[in-house]
Amino acid sequence: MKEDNLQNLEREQFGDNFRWGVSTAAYQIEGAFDADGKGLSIWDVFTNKRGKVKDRHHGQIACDFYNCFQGDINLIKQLNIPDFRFSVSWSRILPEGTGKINQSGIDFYKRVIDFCLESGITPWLTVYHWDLPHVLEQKGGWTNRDVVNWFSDFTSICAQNFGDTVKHWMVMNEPSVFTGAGYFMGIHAPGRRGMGNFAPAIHHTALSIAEGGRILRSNLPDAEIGTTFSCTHIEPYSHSSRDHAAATRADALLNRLFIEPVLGLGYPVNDLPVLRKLEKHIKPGDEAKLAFDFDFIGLQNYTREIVKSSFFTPYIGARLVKAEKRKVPITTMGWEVYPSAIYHILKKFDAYPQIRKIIITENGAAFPDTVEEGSVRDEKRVKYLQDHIAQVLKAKQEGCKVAGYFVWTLTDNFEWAEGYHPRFGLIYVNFETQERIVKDSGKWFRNFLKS
Ligand code: GCO
Repeated sequence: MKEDNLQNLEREQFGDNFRWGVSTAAYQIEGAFDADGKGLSIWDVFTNKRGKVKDRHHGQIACDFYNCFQGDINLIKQLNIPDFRFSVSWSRILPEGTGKINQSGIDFYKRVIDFCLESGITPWLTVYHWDLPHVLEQKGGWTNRDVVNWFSDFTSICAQNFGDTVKHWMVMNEPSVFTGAGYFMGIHAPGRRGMGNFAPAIHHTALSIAEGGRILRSNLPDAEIGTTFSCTHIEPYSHSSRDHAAATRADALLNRLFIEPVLGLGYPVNDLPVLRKLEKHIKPGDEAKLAFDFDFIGLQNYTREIVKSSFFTPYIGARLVKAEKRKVPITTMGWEVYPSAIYHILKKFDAYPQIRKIIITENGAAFPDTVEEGSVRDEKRVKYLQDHIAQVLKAKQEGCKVAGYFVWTLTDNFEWAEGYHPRFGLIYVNFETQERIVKDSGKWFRNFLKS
């Protein structure tokens, strides 16, 4: 996209029906980890262990959204952001994971939803954004096939309690990240490692995504139902056939593992043979159960990865060549700033005829923001957003079925294993005082949405 196009970037170019929003997740913002009958989640327990999260940061208070939600929703309104994506905490609603409902938990989300609606903001609800109740983890968590039933019950409760007011739903957030980081690498909650945990977690998660879709559709026939996936644009390190093959395997693992079964295509076993290890967890009839015809697919993109063949990396035989080593511009997360990644990802998934509609449910960047004279001049984030939105427009103008774009995220928040160090927000948070300062990126987005 040419520079002059970028300067002319206007909301109108996307059409009236294009959705604009901002995304959050319960554990990253709510705090109030044990308030009003809430049970512990795997993140409450994981953050309490030594050496897991940088500087032993935790989400016990986070952005205190539990108590400050009205102020934060007012800020969404001030920024002219029409749609707000957030998730519900399973252990706030079902402290024991199953069974008895904690009415205060339900009431909290009803207050949030009602306040959005009163403010003219459309709520978009994610049922599961990584915070499994700890009691269920003690029974094996996502490795135990019973989780499909536990998750189904939780999804039904959400549909029954919030379905009259929430019309846009997402079953899960980024299954490959929470299973990969939480059940294979052990760097996210619950901190399990190895193929013996990863393989069953993959299959039970994939079954739960489709089952969650079916439950929402049968309870809420008029709602728009989707689910979200992390996607990284992948390129081979060299022209060699080994690097190409490694890139194909990485793509199957990072981008296709969960989407293709949902689309009725099964797991990408041919391109990633280690997925044969799932077989012993697959029961007769499961293959059909993995598919569900979602109204939209949420894609979340932040960067691209360069992939090299690596004989020594078990199962996948591929490794990422870090952006830092490649001497390219990076964010606080060490991720390359590479705006056309989002365009390539859109084109890639637009080519699947089974996908009806795509929404970018997350895109954004962490940079080392500082407050100077009451302002946060985050011009790198402004540019990041402009460049990525311009790439979304380019794909849309070429006929891609992309229908919305959500920024990650509203306020700086708890960034999982990285704690509070990476700041992703359009709004700066002073975590000592809970003061909020709208960053220049927030002001830019506000003006863009007004245009
Ligand atoms: C994810 C989650 C978010 C993250 C964000 C930045 O995509 O990993 O949805 O919770 O905070 O992506 O890493």
